[in-house]
Amino acid sequence: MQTEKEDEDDSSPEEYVALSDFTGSGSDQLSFSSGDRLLVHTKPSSEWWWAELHEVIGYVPACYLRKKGTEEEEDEEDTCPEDPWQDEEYFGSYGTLRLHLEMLSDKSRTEAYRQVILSNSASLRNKVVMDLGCGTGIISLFCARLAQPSLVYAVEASSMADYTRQLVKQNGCEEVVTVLQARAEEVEIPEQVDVLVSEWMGNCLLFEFMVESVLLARDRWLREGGIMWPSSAALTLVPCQAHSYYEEKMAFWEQPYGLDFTPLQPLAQQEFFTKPKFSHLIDPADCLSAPCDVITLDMHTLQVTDLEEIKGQFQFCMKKSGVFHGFTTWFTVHFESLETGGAAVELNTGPHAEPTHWKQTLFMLDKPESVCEGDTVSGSIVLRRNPVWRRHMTVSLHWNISSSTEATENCKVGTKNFPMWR
Ligand code: 6LC
Repeated sequence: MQTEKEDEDDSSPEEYVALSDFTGSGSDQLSFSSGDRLLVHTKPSSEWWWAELHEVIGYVPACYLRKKGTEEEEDEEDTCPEDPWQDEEYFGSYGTLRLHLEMLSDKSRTEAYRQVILSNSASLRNKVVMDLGCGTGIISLFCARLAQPSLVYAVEASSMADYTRQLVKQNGCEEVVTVLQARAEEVEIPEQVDVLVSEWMGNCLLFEFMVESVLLARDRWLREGGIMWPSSAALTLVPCQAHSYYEEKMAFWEQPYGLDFTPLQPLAQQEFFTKPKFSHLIDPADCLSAPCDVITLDMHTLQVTDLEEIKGQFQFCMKKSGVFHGFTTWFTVHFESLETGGAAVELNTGPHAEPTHWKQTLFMLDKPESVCEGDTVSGSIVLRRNPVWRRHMTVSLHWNISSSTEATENCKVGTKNFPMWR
């Protein structure tokens, strides 16, 4: 293995082609345009490579590049996928019950949608609704049972739609709910709708990018002045401790059975801390400061092109001393009322609300940092959509810890990019 590595380090730069435009941030990242040919000198990590363009050298995100090579190589799955949306796998998984059971069993989630419909039942009367990605049809059935819309178009691309049709019939809602098995992007209906409702949120809010389908359907099928449910979404971030996860995956190697296994720690870091940890339930006591909304999306104005790169900033003041192991994120969505002055409904997936099936997402730093009460952690977050694999993204976090007591020269900075999953 060692020889292979050395060979790699000694080899001459490799030529890559940019798959899409990229604007570098900071002085050490290169900017390039789609089709540019870059020379990759080294690959310090799987996400960021050291490359050259027009005699300028800097870091480039690996996922934006495709190896320049033979046609066969260019056709390789990894560089040029046949289906960048992986729809067969995606809709295949929604054709089975496992995910639907998980979603329906999530009381906070399902009750939030029920509450929205119940509290707007008067205004929903005679309205036309589209339920996008209706799954088993629960939201459409709530509409039909709890309000009197004139029609609900329940759109579902997976084969679950066959069963959804049966469920609609079984529950006596076939006069109101029309199930259409189609991708939202291709569905045809005879009219525009007053309300577009969907449960599209993924881990870290955007993962899966089902939101794109919602926006495309909005632009085609929502009438002028129609309502989006959810109407807005926010991604929340907090610097946190994660002692038990750190112990379990990293400190473990310090002394298993009285032996020193620390040479495995770089591997552990690579294996366990490179990608974010989904399904993390953060104890509110592990939040080192008050959380902060870093990204907010208005579902009426958000554009598909905005999704390529979404940036947010933060400044946290540590409310206690502890170990800064990483950042935790979660999201909240709001459903505006159809009535002027009516109360909005909220679905909050954070640690202070009832746990949902999304739980929270943990981003571990490579090295924990001790922080003191009063220190500030400021920085930025970027959600960068994968230009090839359209359901994936990389979350980049950049932070700066400044001590409230020590000299400012002591401030520590860090950057880390977390692929989810490509
Ligand atoms: C919801 C996912 C459901 O929406 C699931 O049943 C899936 O098949 C459907 N779906 C997703 N995208 C589309 C689309 N473009 N057209 C029609 N149906 C779609 C839960 N997923 C998350 N909240 N993450």
